Amino acid sequence: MKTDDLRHERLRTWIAEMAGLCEPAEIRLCDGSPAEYDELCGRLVASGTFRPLSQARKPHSFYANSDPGDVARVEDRTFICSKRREDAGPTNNWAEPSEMKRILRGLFAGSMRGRTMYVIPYSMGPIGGALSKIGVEISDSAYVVVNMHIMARVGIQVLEALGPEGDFVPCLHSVGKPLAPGQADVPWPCDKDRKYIVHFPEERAIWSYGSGYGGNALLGKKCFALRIASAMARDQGWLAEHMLILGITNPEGRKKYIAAAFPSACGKTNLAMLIPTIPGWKVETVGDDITWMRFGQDGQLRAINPEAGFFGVAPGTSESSNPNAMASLNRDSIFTNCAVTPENDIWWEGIGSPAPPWTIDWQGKLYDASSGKPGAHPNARFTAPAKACPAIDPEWENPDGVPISAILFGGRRATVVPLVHEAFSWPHGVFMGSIVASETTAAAAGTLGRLRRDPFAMLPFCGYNMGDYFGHWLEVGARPGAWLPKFFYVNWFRKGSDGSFLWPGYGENSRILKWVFERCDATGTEGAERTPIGFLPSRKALELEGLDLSESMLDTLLSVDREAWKAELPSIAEYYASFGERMPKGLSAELDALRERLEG
Ligand code: OXD
Ligand code: MN
Repeated sequence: MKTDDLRHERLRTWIAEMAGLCEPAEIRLCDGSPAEYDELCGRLVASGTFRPLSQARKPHSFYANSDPGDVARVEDRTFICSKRREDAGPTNNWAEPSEMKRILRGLFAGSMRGRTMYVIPYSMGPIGGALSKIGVEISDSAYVVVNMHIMARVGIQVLEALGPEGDFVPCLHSVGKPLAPGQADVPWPCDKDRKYIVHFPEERAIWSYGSGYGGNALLGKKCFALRIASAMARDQGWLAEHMLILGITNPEGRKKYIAAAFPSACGKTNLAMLIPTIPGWKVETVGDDITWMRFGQDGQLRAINPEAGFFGVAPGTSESSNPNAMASLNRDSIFTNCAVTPENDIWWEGIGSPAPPWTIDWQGKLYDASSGKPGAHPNARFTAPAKACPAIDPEWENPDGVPISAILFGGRRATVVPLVHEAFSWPHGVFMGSIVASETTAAAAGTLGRLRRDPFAMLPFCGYNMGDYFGHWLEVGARPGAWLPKFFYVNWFRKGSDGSFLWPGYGENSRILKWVFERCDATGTEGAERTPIGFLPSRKALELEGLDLSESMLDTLLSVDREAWKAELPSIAEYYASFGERMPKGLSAELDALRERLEG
């Protein structure tokens, strides 16, 4: 089908207008078929972007190296262009929308010369589902098209669901590297010094220029499913969150679903695919990064994973840390910025075996373990289909979502925050989400290991004023008749005085999930002890058998360091003050109440 034949007038007009602006050599409407995927992978191999991996080791899989100047999300180049600056709030970069459009039009003008303009209709969530939404990405990158094939539901069925008048989010993307006639392409085209990742929340539109990498370019993910969707969710009474969803079944066969928010590269994929170490328990995966949820007519909070694939951080993923992820990426996957072995298989730090001799690093050079330079970039990624995950939940594509019993928050905290604590109420849970802080990782460009507030793990992803976002969370939970899930705050990353992690993590986190599961059924304080910061597990309620933890380690993990919490209060108050009048009174009251409990 040609774009001129599209029945949807607004879509047809937008495509024609963008083609007029970007001046591509040709326009191609993507049908989402396996044949299209294979043809484009072939083109990417021919252009030097992709290298096929060994058919024996990673069938039907490819590997790409990005430009070293285009390796992660770029938060300092990400903008929320609401009409009024205060609607973007103090945590977002803002520019006046018409001024930003002027800049962008200048950059996009002729940006696709010599290239194909791909039109990618996609659905976030099962096609036609009540909680799903449609986007159309225009991109001049075949790499983006094939990644979108894995990460979203792409193609003609989406256009059918859209019909002649349906709503869609227009997403314009260019790598910003036009080709003159006869000019040879580079393997990873980008305009690395002039990136713009721009969102217009009122118009519900995305313009992304200059980067071909991950969340900067696969616009269904962070740009639509979080930044634009969070603004839609505020207006429509639902929640678009940076959360995984897992199903957990106890030895009696009872199942609950848990959503969990962690900042980037804090192990959401590992938790979503966890294999419990405690006998008789089972965890299944609904999603590893994004959750859309709303209360149904019956008062039940129901959630979908709007994505169809995993765009996971590769380093550290291994048969021991995450066998389910390793099985998901065994075939039909794309690898970016990993190292490659002489057998044409991928390799990364923490994959579980040393790099074989003659491994080539992510920059195409011979890898030398003694050089101190990593073989894979720390933000190297795999793009793998969710349906290939052996632990995928049978309900993962239920268009009505799965019922959520608990919401977890977490981050990397070497100190202060105990292994797990439970909120007293919904507003207290919202307070917990609002004070999430974590040591920074390689998922975004910038300094590593610095402690920063990352409320609800949404700091880089909230498409409007974060103060209003807190207010929205309070309001959603005040809905009459809502059956409210419980909130928990976990910290797998607590360190001892010698700087080593106290808690083994990974599969052992099932011990904490078990306590969470049981607390969801509790009507009072069973299995819990009331402390100033919330309920902590009583020792006997936590399954600790088989763990090699000393009493003093357990003390650090499972007690409240009142002085450290008191010392944290001024920084929370200062953080809240940064939102001025947009800070909901309900959360300031929670902060006061915490102060009183700590002093009492
Ligand atoms: C991601 C991120 O890619 O959060 O999921 O950075
Ligand atoms: Mn993420």
